[in-house]
Amino acid sequence: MVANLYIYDEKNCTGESKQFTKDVPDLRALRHKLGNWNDEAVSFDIQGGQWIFCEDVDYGGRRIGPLGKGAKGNLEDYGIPANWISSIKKHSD
Ligand SMILES: [Ca+2]
Repeated sequence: MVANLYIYDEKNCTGESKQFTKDVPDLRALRHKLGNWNDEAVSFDIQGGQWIFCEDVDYGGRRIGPLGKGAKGNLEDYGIPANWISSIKKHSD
């Protein structure tokens, strides 16, 4: 299974989305309608692999995960605050 993750800027996997297939150390580098994706993710959908979500850039701050394939929906339902994620690390394929 190829690692594949989507994040969304609104609840229940709606709004603007972004796909990931590898580590992203700084979500500020990814364009979003409000500027960039830092602290913008509200919901998510893991379609492959295992992923770790981090509070700060460069995988700093508090880390939550890994979460794997099938995890989907609002981040808060998985104990991850909305508008909090600043970097995303792939744990395994
Ligand atoms: Ca953050």
